[in-house]
Amino acid sequence: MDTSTAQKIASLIEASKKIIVFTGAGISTNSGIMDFRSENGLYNFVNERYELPYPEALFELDYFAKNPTPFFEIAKMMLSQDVRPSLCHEFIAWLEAQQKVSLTVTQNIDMLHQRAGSKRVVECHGTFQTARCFSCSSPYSLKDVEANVMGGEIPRCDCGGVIKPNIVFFGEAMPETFMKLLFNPPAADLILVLGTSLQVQPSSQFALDIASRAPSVCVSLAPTPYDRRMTHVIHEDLDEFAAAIWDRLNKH
Ligand code: CNA
Repeated sequence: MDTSTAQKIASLIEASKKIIVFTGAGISTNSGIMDFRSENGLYNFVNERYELPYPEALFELDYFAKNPTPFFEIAKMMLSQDVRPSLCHEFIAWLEAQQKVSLTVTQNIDMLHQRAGSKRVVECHGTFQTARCFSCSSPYSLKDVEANVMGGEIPRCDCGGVIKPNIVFFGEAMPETFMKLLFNPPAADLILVLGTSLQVQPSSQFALDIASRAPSVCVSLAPTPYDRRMTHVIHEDLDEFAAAIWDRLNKH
């Protein structure tokens, strides 16, 4: 990022009081969690290790019903306490504490925004905090299943069914909190779109709607199909981006 762009983005942040942050898997790669579509991302990793008919099957109900093991292996990776928030997660939490960020909407299921200290977070693809029996629908919490998942076992209900964390699989309904935001987008004076290929709908539509009426900053190593709709597009590492902007904001 050249210094003039960094200065413009820092000035936009300084002038803003209602920043919406929209994040994807790219914000967590520096924490050691693979993203989806990058060369060394989950899709390719899963394809090499499991005989999935196609990588998306990892998050499909029909496949989960037949073989939940690959999903729980990914869950173990996400829930590991060794995984730490990245500098960029911390930057967003800091911006929230400075009354700059009013809401973070994340497609991620790794809970790293919350672990970095962000309070106003909407997880549009669900959460590991709660779970449900895939057979009888009995409710469970992360506490009930964590030991099994971390021990490499499939968590089971008293009825014998597999307990499925409330992660949104393909074809499942999105959380109501997110649907309300999608249909009644919050006021925003800036949107930061961080580490997403913007290819999953309707989540991406949320960011694109806001970007159509407020200044936007999109940071991703790879270009997205919507780069032209953004005010500033930066193809660089998110921690480097966060460090450069944080440094400028601290100097003022
Ligand atoms: P994606 O399609 O893999 O896109 C990730 C984007 O981030 C790409 O454009 C990459 O170029 C970019 N990127 C990767 N690393 C960096 C980095 N260090 N700095 C800057 N940019 C980077 O992932 P999306 O989030 O767009 O796809 C949506 C899916 C992925 C959602 O359903 C997520 O739930 C799901 N997912 C979540 C996690 C997680 O919780 N950490 C991990 C993998 C997949």
